[in-house]
Amino acid sequence: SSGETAGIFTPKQEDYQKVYDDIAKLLEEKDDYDDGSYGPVLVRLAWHASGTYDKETGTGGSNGATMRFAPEGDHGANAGLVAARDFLEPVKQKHPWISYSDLWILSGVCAIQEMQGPVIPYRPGRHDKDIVACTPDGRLPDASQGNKHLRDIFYRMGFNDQEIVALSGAHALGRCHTTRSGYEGPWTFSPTVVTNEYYKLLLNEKWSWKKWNGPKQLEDKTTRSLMMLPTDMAIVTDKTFKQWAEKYAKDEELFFKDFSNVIVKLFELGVPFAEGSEKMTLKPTNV
Ligand code: CCH
Repeated sequence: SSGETAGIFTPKQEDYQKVYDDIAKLLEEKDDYDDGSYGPVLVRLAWHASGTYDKETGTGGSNGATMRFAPEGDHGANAGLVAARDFLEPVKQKHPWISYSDLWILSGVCAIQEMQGPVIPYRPGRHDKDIVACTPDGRLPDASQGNKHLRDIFYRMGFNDQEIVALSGAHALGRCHTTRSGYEGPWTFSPTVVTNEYYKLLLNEKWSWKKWNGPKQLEDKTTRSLMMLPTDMAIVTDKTFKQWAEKYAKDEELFFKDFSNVIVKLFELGVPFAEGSEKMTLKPTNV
């Protein structure tokens, strides 16, 4: 089975599948969290680990898991992600050979697939780094801003406009917490299932500013139970972004294909994979 040569453990696909299965099992067991799943917060952990990447300097990205350390873990954008890291700790204890960096990304892949999303090909090979590799604050997007800010942040990682819109569809999942970001509420009525509902709601609902003491956010006029951030609104007020939002609202299959491609790119930013390393497809639980 697993390759063991002179005490050096060389994990194979079947070993990653075991880790995947353990994360999936925990997701199923721990259903008393938020809307019934840790899935969304695991996706957010994997995204925030990756989204610090700067293509000019090659710093940041998922290779390092530096969010384990206080400077980066305490960045405002990362508030609440300790819930995801703690959720994964028993998995790390059971499979100590996997790096935190690879584990966090594997958990994002697992969460997306288990929440009925597209297949996300996975490639391991990340190594945990020391505290000195922590990225400076301010690399992740600020929800109070608009289209220029989105381009500044995502172009820095090497993404284009289409990719920005495809990535934003992740907000079909999960919710905002006043205790974390200050914002409140979910984007969709099915926050634990991957869908193209984010685009449909953005385009088809009427949105107005929520009247409250919190930060500026929008609410849907029909039920007033859903939310959009100012940055979400930029996806339909910017002409170029909007064209992609319209395509994804109409065609969930296209969204799934583009979302899978762009999230693989996100998860691999700045990772020096070994020569000849290959992506693997890990098997979802219920198919
Ligand atoms: Fe996001 N996101 N995100 N987001 N995000 C929040 C929650 C989630 C922004 C701001 C916020 C992406 C892009 C952006 C998820 C995935 C992605 C929250 C609420 C804010 C604020 C945090 C809280 O209070 O708990 C901004 C700004 C951008 C700009 O583009 C991208 C890209 C992804 C993934 C591909 C997920 C999932 C959540 C839900 C987390 C949860 O705990 O439910």
